[in-house]
Amino acid sequence: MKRISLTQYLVEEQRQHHSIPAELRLLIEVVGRACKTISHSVGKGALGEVLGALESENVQGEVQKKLDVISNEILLEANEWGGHLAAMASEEMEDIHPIPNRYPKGEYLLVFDPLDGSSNIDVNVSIGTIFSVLKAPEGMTEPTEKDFLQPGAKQVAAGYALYGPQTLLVLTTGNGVNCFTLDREMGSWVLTQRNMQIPAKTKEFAINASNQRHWHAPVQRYIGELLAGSTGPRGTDFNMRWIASMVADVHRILNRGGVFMYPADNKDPSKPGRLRLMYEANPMAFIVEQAGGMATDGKKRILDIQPEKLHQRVPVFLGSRDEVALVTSYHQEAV
Ligand code: AFP
Repeated sequence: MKRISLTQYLVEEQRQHHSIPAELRLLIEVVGRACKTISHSVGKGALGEVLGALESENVQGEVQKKLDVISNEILLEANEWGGHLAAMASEEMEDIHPIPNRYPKGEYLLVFDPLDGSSNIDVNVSIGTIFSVLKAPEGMTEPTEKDFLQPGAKQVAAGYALYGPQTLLVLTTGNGVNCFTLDREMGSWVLTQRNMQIPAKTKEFAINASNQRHWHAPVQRYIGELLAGSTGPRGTDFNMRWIASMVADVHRILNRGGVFMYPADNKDPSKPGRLRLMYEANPMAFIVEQAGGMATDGKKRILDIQPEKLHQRVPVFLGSRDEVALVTSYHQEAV
């Protein structure tokens, strides 16, 4: 494949699909640059005093890792002066972050999980950054949380960076999913996978099986059949993977298929699962659907959910279409 940069790809997309106006192209390039900086910090590990936890907790009541805060700061500082955004929101901040008055405001809203997979940072397992781009509502003057509460189907772009053996940027603007590899010598994102497609069928599933006793009946039934393998109704054996970094699990699924699940369970009935709708489920659902996969909350398409709160959680079933359709049908039968 002819090697082209992220910038050239975005310019060509604009020419071909008119789907990436200059402001959105600038936004994506700025986020890409910020992810390069995060990758550099992550890569320092113990040499950069970036490991370990802080005394503070985030809005989720979770202990913040140093790199959570560093990554959040990098994304805020990179994006606030460019004039392409009206406001930002992050897993690491309770409230939205309007663009300071000293800078011009643009027509986009950026939502992100600056470092997903924090429990893997100190043990050198792949982690990532997840981001989602929405348009600010027409006529919006002072941005509020309400302006962010748009269904995932309204996203104009979504992507993730994966900080692993390679540093990758996976992106969709609504015309398929493409992957860029960071050329560390040149400091540029290079297109390395075009139009990624998730196989409809798979023999691999991803779930935190330690929660098994808390699962609702449809998940018990579905996973029970996978575990029964060739001795059960599926008539074939399945494999399991769980990295506990959603970005890494989703990237594996984009490359070789699979079904990723973080269901609601009885462990904490007040929480409908662990994952957050605005900056984990929605961007990943957009990417998965653009790659021919499927993403539901067990009952309905994730991208159709009308958000009520910025940090709301949602059950997630995403990946290979046939498997997501099956586990979703078990939920619908159970109603
Ligand atoms: P952290 O960022 O707190 O590590 O959470 C990561 C995550 O949100 C998602 O990336 C994983 O798929 C999921 O949580 C792992 O959850 P468990 O630790 O319960 O398996």
